Amino acid sequence: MALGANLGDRERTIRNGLDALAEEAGVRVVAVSTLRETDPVGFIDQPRFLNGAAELETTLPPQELLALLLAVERRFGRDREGAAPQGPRTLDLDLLLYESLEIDEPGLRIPHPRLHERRFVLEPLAELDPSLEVPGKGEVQALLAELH
Ligand code: PH2
Ligand code: MG
Ligand code: MG
Repeated sequence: MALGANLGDRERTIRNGLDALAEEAGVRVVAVSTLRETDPVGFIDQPRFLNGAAELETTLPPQELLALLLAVERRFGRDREGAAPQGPRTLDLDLLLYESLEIDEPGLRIPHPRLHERRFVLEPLAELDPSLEVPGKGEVQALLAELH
């Protein structure tokens, strides 16, 4: 899972969001990367982000896990109504990978479609596991090397 925030107390919101997830039945937070400041990518006229990644262990299927991540985002002030899709947010929890599954459904694409081109995602993922395999794309460390 990718972690992001660029509004409010970013670190506090990310940590509280992770705690909220860990309290859910069927979800365990296994590892959390360091959080790092990153320049906004895409829509660049917005505050800097704090980004990281976390590994979860879960009994929830991907669709239910996604619904939970969206609910936690909302609980921590994420407002999607009328907000720019790439714009500022208090909390962004993106489902990146789920075992070696490839899913392409409305609202749920795994692996995350932009994961392989985003340094702010690949770097924290590589910190958790450089040899992590992104289905259809390759190992995280190789994807990161391709960006250099
Ligand atoms: N998220 C975006 C758009 N741009 N830039 C950075 N640095 N970090 C993000 O998490 C991010 C972004 C939309 O999800
Ligand atoms: Mg998101
Ligand atoms: Mg995102």
